[in-house]
Amino acid sequence: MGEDVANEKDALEGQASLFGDIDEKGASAAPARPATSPRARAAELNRLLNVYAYRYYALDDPAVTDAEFDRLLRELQAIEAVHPELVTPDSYTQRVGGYVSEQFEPVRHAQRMYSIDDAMNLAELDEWLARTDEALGSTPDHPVAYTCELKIDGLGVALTYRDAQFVRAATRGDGTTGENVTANVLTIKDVPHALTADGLARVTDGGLGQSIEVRGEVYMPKHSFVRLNEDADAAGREPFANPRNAAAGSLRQKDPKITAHRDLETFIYAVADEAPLAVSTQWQFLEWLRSCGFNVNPNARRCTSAHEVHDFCAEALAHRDELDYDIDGVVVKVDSFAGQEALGFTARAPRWAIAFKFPPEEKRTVLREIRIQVGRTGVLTPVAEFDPVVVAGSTIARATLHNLDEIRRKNVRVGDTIVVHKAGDVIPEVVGPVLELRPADATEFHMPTHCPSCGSPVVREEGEVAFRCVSIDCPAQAHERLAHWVSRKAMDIDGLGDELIGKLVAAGLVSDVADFYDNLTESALAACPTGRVSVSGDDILVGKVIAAKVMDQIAESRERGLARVLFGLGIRHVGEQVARSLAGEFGSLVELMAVDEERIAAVEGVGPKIAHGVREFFSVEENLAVVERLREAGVVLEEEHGEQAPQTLAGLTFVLTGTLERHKRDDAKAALQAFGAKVSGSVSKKTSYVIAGAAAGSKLTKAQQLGVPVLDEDALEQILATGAVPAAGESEGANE
Ligand code: 3B9
Repeated sequence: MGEDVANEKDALEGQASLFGDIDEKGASAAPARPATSPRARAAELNRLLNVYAYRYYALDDPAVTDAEFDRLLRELQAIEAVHPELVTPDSYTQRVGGYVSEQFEPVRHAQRMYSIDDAMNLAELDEWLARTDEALGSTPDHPVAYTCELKIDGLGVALTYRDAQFVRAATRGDGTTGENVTANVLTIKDVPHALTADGLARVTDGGLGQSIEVRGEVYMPKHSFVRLNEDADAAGREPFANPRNAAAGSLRQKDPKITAHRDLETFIYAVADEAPLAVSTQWQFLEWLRSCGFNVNPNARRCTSAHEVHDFCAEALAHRDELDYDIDGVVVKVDSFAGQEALGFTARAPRWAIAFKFPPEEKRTVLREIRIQVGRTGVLTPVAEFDPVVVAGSTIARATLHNLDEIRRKNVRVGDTIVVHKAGDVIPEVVGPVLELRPADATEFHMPTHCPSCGSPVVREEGEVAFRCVSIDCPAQAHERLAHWVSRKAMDIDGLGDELIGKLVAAGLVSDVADFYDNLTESALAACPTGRVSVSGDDILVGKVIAAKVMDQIAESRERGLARVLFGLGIRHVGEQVARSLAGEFGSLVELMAVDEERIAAVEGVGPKIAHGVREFFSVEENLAVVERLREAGVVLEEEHGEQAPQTLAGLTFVLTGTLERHKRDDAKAALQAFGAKVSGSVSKKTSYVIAGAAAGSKLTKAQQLGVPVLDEDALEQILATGAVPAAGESEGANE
């Protein structure tokens, strides 16, 4: 593992050498390990697998990489193959895997929720294909057909419909017993509450009076995961490590209202009972699921040779990054139900399906330092600094470790060789240390007792994971607050980069956000050193031209309105969305400051915790002084309602995808919203129009599959100019 992947063909074939001979040589092929009896090693492997499975399924906090877990499982399988007497009923190899938590009411699955056996490389896949062809009597004239589907890295769920009505949702749990998550699944928009008449027409007994259980995967789209974490970050909440954890955390909320605000989606791929269906193949079956109203992954293919199956796997791997959801492999299923029935099931998995697992996009590197970052609320965040490595197409050299508890859980030390990857293909994450390679001098991390920026003592509040610098006069906090104020989603002041803010703070020109408006002058800004030095050794200054531009931008930012001000102030728990809700509800800062906590908590999507954060912010004298100075400097502290555009696009939902040449995505979004349109991140049957720029990927494909009209950038321009969608043909490329 860890080699650079030149192209997908190499990646697929490269795997053979990485995993290929583990099955034959079993335990002996594993790296240096003290010689023990097979019995002792099997017991040890069972112990480890149980601990790791608990961490993965119950705590959503894996202790080892998936690859390492698979390696241990395979080692155990190999030992048991040679020593069948060691196969006990409670061996991990006999389990379906998973874990049941006690937070939700348990649900016993009527039909076991099966796993799928894994193929770790092409050789294993070919072996399975050959064996299956043979068992089903494949001939060149009548080759066995396989349906290839993507393996979504989500959470397995079972959805039960009685009299065609949705009645229950359960998690996979340990395969036998899961958790009742009906209330939460009811909030997932793409789960139909009733099966369509279209679908029922193809159930031979009409489907009434009998219950039907479908199975599939709940996942969080990558873009929603990134946004959720941005909001969490802005509001001072803990971010999720990856989309799968975010989906698990959202699905396991005690309060379905919270789940409702999370973007969860589903892909359905199976039915658990021998339903009397008028279909006889997996391929037709997927079509039937679609006709019932389920979201079915469009990227499936019916193949009739090993060659075609290979091609599908290679394409899936090559386009992995373009999908808006994580996949960890391809599931290959015997297409005909008769073939499936002939092969049947083992205790844990169908014999008629195999999961071709992709190599994890993980790299090894060395952890050089754990640096402390002081956030704008004073939270001390440890950040891992490691030797740069290329993962999923870009170089990463640092990743947040979130907090001390996380470092202890992950058990990483400075000097360790660590495994890193990108959560949701975007956010760098330290997976864990490679313990075999831990140097003797690896050092354990300790939180500093004093703030590395201002030297004040650090405190950890009762019941909190975070350590904080509570000084009101900490330059690092000031810097972060200023950077947040000027950021794109707050006051959007161009030209004030992180570096320049640092210089302004160091030069004593600004220390709070009001200073931008009442303290900073064009001449002082022009004379501020940039920190760079000319060839002749002189400090390079900001200069008149840039200073004038920045001052213009600052002046302009006065008109951004209350929502952006509220977000920009960095009030605890107030993210972009909450700031908009508060601004919309109260209209002015004066009004917001006048109402009590309960009134704030009553606002849709707000609640007591956020309300408390707001009240707390406005009870600090320094904050009130800053707000007062902003008002005096002419910063608009009201939300404009006067010049609202006519709501000509109300009721329409748009999805923007691909690269727009002439519009910033966020500007286009805001402009559409100003006409009353909804702008969503994912395409569904409810999408009215998809606006596709250059290099649009899966969303465009999905729109085409669902028959959602696709518009180009010219059409967007017309919409923004006229407030109306041009009729088909009016704009070139529309409705293709
Ligand atoms: C009872 C994709 C995944 C997956 C199966 C999958 C995980 C599991 C499975 C589902 N991605 N597909 N498919 N794309 N992550 C194959 C295990 N199938 C079942 O659960 C299942 C259960 C059945 C059949 C299938 O019983 C029947 C027996 C005969 C006829 C009808 C039903």
